[in-house]
Amino acid sequence: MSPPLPARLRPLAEIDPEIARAIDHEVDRQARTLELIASENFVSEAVLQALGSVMTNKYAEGLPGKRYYGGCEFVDVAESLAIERAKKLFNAEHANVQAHSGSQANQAVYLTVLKPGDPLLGMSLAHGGHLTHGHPLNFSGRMYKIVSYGVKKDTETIDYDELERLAMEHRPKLIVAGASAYPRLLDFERFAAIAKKCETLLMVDIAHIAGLIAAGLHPSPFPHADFVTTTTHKTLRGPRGGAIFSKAQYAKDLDRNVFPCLQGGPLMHVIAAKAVCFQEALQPEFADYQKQIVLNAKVLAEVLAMEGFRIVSGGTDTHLMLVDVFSRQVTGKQAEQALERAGITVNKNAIPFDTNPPAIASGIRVGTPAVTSRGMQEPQMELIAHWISEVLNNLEDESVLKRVRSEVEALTEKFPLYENRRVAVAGKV
Ligand code: DSN
Repeated sequence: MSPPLPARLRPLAEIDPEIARAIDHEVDRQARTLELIASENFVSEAVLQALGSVMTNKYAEGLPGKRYYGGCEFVDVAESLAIERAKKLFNAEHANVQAHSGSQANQAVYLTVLKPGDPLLGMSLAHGGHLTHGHPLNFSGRMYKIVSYGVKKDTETIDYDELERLAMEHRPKLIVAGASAYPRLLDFERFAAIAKKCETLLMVDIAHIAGLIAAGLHPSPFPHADFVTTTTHKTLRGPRGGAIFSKAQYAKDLDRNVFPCLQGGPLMHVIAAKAVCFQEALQPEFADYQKQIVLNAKVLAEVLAMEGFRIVSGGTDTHLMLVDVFSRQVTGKQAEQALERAGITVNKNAIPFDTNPPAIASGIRVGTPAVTSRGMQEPQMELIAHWISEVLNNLEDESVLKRVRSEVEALTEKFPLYENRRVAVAGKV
């Protein structure tokens, strides 16, 4: 009989059955539910393989060719490829792919151009912006003097005239464009003209729309912005992480503000997976995928509107929409919970000029990147819109929620996900 394998070679299920079981359940949950959270997606097996690689073992502080550790030959290959592919994808002058997250990408830019107390003009979270664009509870709101812009009450689209007025009055050191819950195209030319008029810098956070920009479906900020930040895991469909781009003149300063100022060792397995993601995004089929995301969102929004739900700003140009469920006497919280029971995952979301507190909210944010990754198209969007409507009209009726859940599961079986990773699971973790 051969001797037992040492612990470091034994499979996860033997070493840590509790974690193995939680992962099995998560594979199953992702497969059997409809993922409509606008910021989520399903990565490829290739991305997962790079993420689960031995590159996680390597310290590589510094940049390719200029490291503080030996043995970096192959992680240098990975990071150089990630940088070159990222620059090619967006036609950017400089890329840093080490940011651990979107938040840290934004921090690195702020550290590059702002001093504590400097004025920053960003979109209010309540109107669709992001925490790191100046929310009082976030580092951005605590470190800098925040001025916020938002949307117009009638159109629910960005009030560029007011933005310009605020910029001229407060003379921010940085204007931040970009949003987490804004369904319309952003006018980067206008942002840049305002930044130029008040002689300030422009940063665009494209975390949500990076995939659309890469595919040419949303105007690019790259000709206009001094800095562009993104996450890699939303429409871009890569590993969880961030990336930062800048005009060449800021490259050195920016890199120094990522390391050694903000971060220590880069996550080389994640950077390898980012390289894979950028390579996938450079393929022609990625543009087809992004087109389908946008088409799916349009159909979903149209059918929800036909079902009587008010869509914030009247529709969508992107991968997401905000549905004003409170116009039908349902809160965002109630909607999120009932839909989850029916196998449909969304998040409650404030709508502009919301009369409910953020933890209750009047809206839900609905996005199509993840269901589109499964291959779903317009007919499935129509079905999903009808199910959402049924659930929201029958919040307390368990029999309706149960029936919708079984219909959802039947649909998901036709669009398999990570089948090779699925094992039979039963009961609770
Ligand atoms: N939390 C992300 C989102 O859901 O949009 C933004 O960072």
